[in-house]
Amino acid sequence: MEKSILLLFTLLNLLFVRLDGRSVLMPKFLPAKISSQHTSGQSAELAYNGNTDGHYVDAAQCVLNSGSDTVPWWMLDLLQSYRIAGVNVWNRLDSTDEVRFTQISLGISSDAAAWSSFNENLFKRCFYFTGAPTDATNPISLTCPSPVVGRYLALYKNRTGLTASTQAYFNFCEVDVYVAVPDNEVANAIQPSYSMTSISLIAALTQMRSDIECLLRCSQLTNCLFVLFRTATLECWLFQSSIIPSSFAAVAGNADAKLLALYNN
Ligand SMILES: [Ca+2]
Repeated sequence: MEKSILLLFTLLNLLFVRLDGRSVLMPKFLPAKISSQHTSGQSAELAYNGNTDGHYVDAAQCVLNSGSDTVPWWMLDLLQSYRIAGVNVWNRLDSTDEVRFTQISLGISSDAAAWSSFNENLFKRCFYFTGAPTDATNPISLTCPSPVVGRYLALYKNRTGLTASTQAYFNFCEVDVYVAVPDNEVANAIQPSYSMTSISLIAALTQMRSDIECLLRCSQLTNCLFVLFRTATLECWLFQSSIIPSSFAAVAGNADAKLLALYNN
């Protein structure tokens, strides 16, 4: 059983980075879309795969549109609503193509119609970037003046006044999304009467809406590194080590259980 638990850790781990206890980085590999693709097989997910390499030509870890979109856009579905604090964009660094990232809006929406068919009017714009980025300014921070609640996030380009032909293109290599979590949420959710005695168990939470929310709670605790989430019962257990108590071994083996790791960089 212990080996199977370790295998689960390996297969299901998600990369998180702690910021300051109130903002956390969303996990990668969420659904993404782009207005068009410069080459086939170059999916929108390349801008949300955890690879920040800015050399498009060599590494192909960036998105690039066809160059013919009236409003080039890229969208991300966070799968549920969060208080979105902002994003960091890892720009393209080869050639001089980093200057294409200008007149870019960060928009947030709760409207599923916005995801089905991009419409900038369905997004609340919380930041408009008009700089002339260089390699030295990477990554580019687009921070909302205050967090905006939404499930869908979009970056879209205003081509008005950008007369250079190369400005028809829209490219960047990675987006990091930060969400704000109120400080008091974890404390309110912990059940002090929980009977587990193992020192590796930090808290047992209930009524989590998803494994992502379970991980977000973990990210707020300095000693939390692993969670066990059950999709059937929406229970979320937080642990400070990879040594899961034997009493949880059977739970970890259930089909509805997800064992996820949170790394503190
Ligand atoms: Ca990437």
